[in-house]
Amino acid sequence: MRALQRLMIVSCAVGVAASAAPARAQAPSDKPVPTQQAATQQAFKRTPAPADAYVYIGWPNDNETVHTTHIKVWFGTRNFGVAPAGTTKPNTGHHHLLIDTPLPPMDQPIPNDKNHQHFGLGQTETFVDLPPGTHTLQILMGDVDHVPHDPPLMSKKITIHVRAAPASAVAEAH
Ligand SMILES: [Cu+2]
Repeated sequence: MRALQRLMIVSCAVGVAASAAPARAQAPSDKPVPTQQAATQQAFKRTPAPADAYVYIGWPNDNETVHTTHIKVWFGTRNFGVAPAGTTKPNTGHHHLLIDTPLPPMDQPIPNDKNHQHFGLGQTETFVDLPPGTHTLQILMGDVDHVPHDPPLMSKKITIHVRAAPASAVAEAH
């Protein structure tokens, strides 16, 4: 009698566990997964750019050594207009300064962080603060949605060498 009771309790517990398990397993995989896939696989429509459009960094020069950690950077375009983010005018876009980072995916909005700076008001110059050392800078244009054009408009990737301010400048400050 006791053995039968134990058997019933065990089978009952197994039954509960068996019916609960599929419910737990199905819940997360039912809807969130397809949504996630759609988000990562969605390719944004890219805005065409003319073949002769050109983007460049005017300063610093490639391989320049700068004696300050507060560095002015200016950039520009040829055969292509600069417009604030949100503007859907043909053959325009806004600059993005990529600092110490490779190019991002070309069919997605350019990330917005300290390595990917947006100039969504149409600015063509800025100051960046970089620690002493070697750094890379590159400009990548983005369209109304911050997505690179097709073909993408990017400057040459330049390398700069940042040195701390000269000792004389520090001495003068004391
Ligand atoms: Cu942008």
